[in-house]
Amino acid sequence: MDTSSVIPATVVAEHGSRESCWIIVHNKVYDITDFLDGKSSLQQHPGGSRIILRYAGKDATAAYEPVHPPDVISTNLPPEKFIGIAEQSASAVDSPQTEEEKKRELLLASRPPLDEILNLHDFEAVAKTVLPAKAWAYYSSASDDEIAIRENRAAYQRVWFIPRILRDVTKVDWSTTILGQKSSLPIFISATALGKLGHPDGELNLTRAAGKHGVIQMIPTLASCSFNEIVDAAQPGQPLFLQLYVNRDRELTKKYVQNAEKRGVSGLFITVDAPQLGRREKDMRMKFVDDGAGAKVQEGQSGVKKDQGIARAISSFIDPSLAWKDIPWFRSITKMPIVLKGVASPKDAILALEAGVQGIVLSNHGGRQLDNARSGLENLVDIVAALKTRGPWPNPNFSVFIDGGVRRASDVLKALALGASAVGVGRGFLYAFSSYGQEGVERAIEILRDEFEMNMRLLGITSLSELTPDLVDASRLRAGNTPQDNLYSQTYQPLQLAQFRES
Ligand code: 173
Repeated sequence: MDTSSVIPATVVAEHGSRESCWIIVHNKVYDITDFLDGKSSLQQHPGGSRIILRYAGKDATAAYEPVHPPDVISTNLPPEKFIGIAEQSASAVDSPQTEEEKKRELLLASRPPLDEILNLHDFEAVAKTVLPAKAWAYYSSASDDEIAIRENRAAYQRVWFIPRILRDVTKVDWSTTILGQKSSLPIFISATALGKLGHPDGELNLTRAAGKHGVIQMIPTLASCSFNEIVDAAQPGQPLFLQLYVNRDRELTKKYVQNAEKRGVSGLFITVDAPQLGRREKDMRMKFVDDGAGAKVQEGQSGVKKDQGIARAISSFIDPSLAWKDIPWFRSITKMPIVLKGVASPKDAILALEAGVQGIVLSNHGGRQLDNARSGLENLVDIVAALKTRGPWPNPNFSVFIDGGVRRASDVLKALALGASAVGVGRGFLYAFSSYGQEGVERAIEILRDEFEMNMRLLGITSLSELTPDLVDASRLRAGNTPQDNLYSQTYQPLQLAQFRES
């Protein structure tokens, strides 16, 4: 194929069916007919053919971009499927804004200025308003009745501080090391997928802000940016972790892991709580809304169910057969420290210790997997008690991390006092860049830093090593939530979130 061929849009449009399906992505025309149903040796599209057929004969860039790293086509399609360069028609160049895009632009212009963002909840409120409905549905959704996501937050409010006094807190230091890597905060950025749904720079917002402020980012397997793009955006020596979804094809997993190690990643977080994706109904309902991309070709003929939602549609490669017996294999393919992400039971914590991995993340996947799975914070108490029966504590060779529901430095301090080594924040940073890009992430880090300083002073400690269980009362962690006192709360009105400007 002559790579310089220029293909008019009218010609692309002639290939708008299952029998001959061309699409345009980033001004390049591809023939993906064989990819639709795995007709040839090509791997089938993980999201099914229906979604692709919506864009048959058309430009699919806007829909493709957030859910595929840029190198996906070039690594999956044989070169002869590249047909040529799409002719820039006038209509493609100044394609009119949709109503949603116009509304979004106005909302972005009237966002609260960043210095009025006072806490991580503010980012969430702004993101909820400015994000396209699909992105908000995907990010904010949790599984089934969304009990676990709420409980993650609520659990922190059931742990109380017992501060110490008169201990000279002039100088306070909240820096630490995580898996041997320096971190300016006892927080790492947890992996969250599909960053470009929230912001055109996707995960790079996190990488750049993290590099500038000495924070460690965990790169998601299902990032919108490619792994190499993210690593390239990091500063020399900037520590990065990698979150791993294990592919059914273990050779692919091995290549992916070994490439990460070669590129300097310093911790491998294997997700173990997602053999199947949870049902996130907010996300699933979005699939019923026509995105205006045009006629649906041969609707309903693919094997893909209508009700999948974004995440389920792209998760079919994840291997549900993953088991404890596979852990030695991971240890054999990498020297990176291995951490199992998504542990809940003390029994599994002990198995992980015995399997020789370097740590666990107590997590219910931000409430997105098994609903009513207990919060990491509640599990932390039991798991630390169990680990104490199996050797030295704290164990320098086995770290216990936690994530889910963290919005304040005070949450982190509670988890650390109860035995966690560091805490993952996922949605908090995701909402920060979705609403304000890299600057939002930097502001989030700055807010957390201020909160650490104040809370540590008020707690009477000057370094994280002084955080001991006697500084917190976790006895009510098991007691359920305090009932709301309605009359009292009428006097003490709800707090306000950052306000949008009049537009
Ligand atoms: O929580 C998620 O949405 C998630 O982990 C995921 C898994 C597979 C595909 C996309 C996201």
